[in-house]
Amino acid sequence: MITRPSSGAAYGIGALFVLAANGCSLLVSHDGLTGPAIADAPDGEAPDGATLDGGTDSGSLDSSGSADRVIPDGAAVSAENGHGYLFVPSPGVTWSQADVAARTMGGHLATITSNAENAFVVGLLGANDRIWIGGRQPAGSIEPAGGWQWVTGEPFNFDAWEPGQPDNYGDEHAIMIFASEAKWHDDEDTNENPGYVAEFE
Ligand SMILES: [Ca+2]
Repeated sequence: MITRPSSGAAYGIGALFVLAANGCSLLVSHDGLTGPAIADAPDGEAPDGATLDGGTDSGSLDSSGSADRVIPDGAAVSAENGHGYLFVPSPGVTWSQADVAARTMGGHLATITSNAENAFVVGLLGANDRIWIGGRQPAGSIEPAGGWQWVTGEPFNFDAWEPGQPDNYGDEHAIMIFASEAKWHDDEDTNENPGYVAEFE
C-alpha cells in the first residue's frame, strides 16, 4: 500500500473492501498498518478536484475533493502519467460491481485515453479477455456508437474498438477489453466477466 497524502481529511486506508464474486464485501487487511510509505508524486501533490462524476453514488473521494491518494500493493505504476493500474481477477463480476469495487479501493475503473495507456493496461492482463474498464454508455444514447463516456468524465477522444465494435449486440452499454486483441468490445453491463482493471490517479 502506498499513499500520496494531500490536504484535507484522511481517507480510510486501513483496509480494502474487495467485492467478491458473490457480491459480498470481503475485508482484506494489508501491510500498511505499520506506516505506509510515501510515494513520490511527480508534481508533489494529488490533483485537487479529481472527482468521480456520475456513477450511482459518490463513493471513494470525499465531497471536498480531498483524499489521500492510494495505490494498492501490486498495482503497476505508469511512467507516463504516474497512475497506478491493477488488474483484479474477479470471476462473475458485473460492470456495476466492478465500478463499485474500484471506487471502494480509492480508484476507478480504468479510463483509457491513449494508445500508450491501452498498451499498458493490456500488458497487465495476461491472456485474459472480457475485462471491464471504465467506459459506459448512458441509457438513451444513439446505438451503437453514441454517448460513450468515461467514469471520470475525461473526454472520450480515444478509442480502441475492435473493428465492427461497438455493435450493441443484445443491449450493450459497458466496455470490456480483450488482451488477445488489445481491443475493446461493448458488452451488456450485467454480464458476469472475469475481472476488471482499476486505475489510481
Ligand atoms: Ca486513465
